[in-house]
Amino acid sequence: MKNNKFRGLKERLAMQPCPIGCESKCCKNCLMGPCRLMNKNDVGVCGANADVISARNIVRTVAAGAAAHTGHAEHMIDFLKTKFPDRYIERKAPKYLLKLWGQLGLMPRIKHEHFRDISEALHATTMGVNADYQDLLKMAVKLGIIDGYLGLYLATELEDKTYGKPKVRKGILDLGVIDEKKTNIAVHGHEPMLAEEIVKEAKKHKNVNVIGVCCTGASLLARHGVPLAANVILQEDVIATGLIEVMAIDSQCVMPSLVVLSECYHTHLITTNSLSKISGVVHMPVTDRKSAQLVAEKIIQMAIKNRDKRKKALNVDDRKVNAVIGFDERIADKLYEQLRRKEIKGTIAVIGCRNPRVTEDWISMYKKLSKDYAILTTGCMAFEFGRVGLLDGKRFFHVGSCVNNSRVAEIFRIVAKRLEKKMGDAPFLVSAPSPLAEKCVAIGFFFAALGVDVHFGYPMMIKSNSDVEHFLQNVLKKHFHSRIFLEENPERLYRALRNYKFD
Ligand code: XCC
Ligand code: SF4
Repeated sequence: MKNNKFRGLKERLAMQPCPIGCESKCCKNCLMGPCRLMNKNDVGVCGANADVISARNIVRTVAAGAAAHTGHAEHMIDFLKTKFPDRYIERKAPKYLLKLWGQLGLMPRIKHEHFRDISEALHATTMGVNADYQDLLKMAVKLGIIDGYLGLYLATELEDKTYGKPKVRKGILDLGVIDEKKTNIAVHGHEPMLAEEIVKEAKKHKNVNVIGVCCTGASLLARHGVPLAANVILQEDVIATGLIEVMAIDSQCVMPSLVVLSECYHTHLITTNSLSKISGVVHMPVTDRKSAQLVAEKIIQMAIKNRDKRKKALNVDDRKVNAVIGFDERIADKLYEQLRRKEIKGTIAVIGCRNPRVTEDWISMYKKLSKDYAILTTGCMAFEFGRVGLLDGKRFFHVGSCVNNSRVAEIFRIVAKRLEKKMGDAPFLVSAPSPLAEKCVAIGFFFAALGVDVHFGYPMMIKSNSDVEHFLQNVLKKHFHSRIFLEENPERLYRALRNYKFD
């Protein structure tokens, strides 16, 4: 590599995560800190104890996740020049949940004021404001509801209306979808407005190959069968193939490392979302359908021209896997029938990120569990199943990007209704074995608010914080019939799930 400044993800991982931060015993919410609680009964300079610090960290994480997902929906609204929908949560959520959330004071402010709930969460967690960990965790549940309806549901619905519903079909994934014989354009991020236009425009050019990365990629795969090259941990590898003429970035999960890396190759990086600029990267603003189309054309021309500048390239031809993709809430009836006939014990949604810190083999564990359970999957985890050939459309169902987790929630809602149960009493589990982004934690709190048990496989803020852990397991259970729990060992989760009692 010419540019020896670049250190790859694997090398950078040698920097160990801070053990105090891992247990959420670090606070930097004011400038008397950062305070690190090393011993039992330690408190911060202001006197905040471990539970308060941990709960505040959770609230801030969920608020950030909810801000990202609702921001995504909001950008779609701006882009389409449409109005924010009225009484959205009331129209989408089951009545019994609206009643429960109302009783518990968890009903988010509707209309644009939900942004106030997010900013209030940041306010409440600044130094010297809220120091009641139970109240803070309730706030996290409320933010989860906002994340789910005004983020996941709304973004998915607007995208479906604009770009169409997914279709069950064959798709291909992994790095081998990058075609040496063609001009390759990678689209990376989460908000597919430009990517959709690039896919459309590219059809006019015989030799242009559009490939997806991360959730923009997952949504294009689900809707149009566009090949998906990589999830979050393979984004650098996409450029390192030496075969990418342009990588167009929209927003979220884009590693700043791509800038230095792309300098080692001929790849042009382009940012397109005004919130997601990166210094040293050309910015082409996409604000509506017209600008999306113009930028798409420009990018395609740029890529075609740039192809002559390819230098060294890797042969990735053998890294290509077929998958069945494009599922949505329309499979709920089938899953209900399978449950009724006792062909499956339940449905597990394996969702979220792929954190390179997690080295356990979760995929094999879910493969074993798929004898008893139908597995729905989204986001970067879906790619992991795909890569090893498990996305067969029989036991494993690819349901799209992370905002498309609203499809998982819809499937759960419909199946529970047909079982004449509440979601909290139906055999569902959401599992995020490898969370990386704050968004993933927000999604977990959303499902917990729906009554679905949520498993995380990586030390997030619930580790070793007994009162916070107790709340997430028992207080949630009392009100919602759900719990949020940590299990880092796949074998132990397997044993627990084999005889799992869903209630
Ligand atoms: Fe990002 Fe969505 Fe997580 Fe992957 S799964 S690391 S959020 S790309 Ni959404
Ligand atoms: Fe430390 Fe309290 Fe400031 Fe947090 S808010 S950094 S615990 S003094």
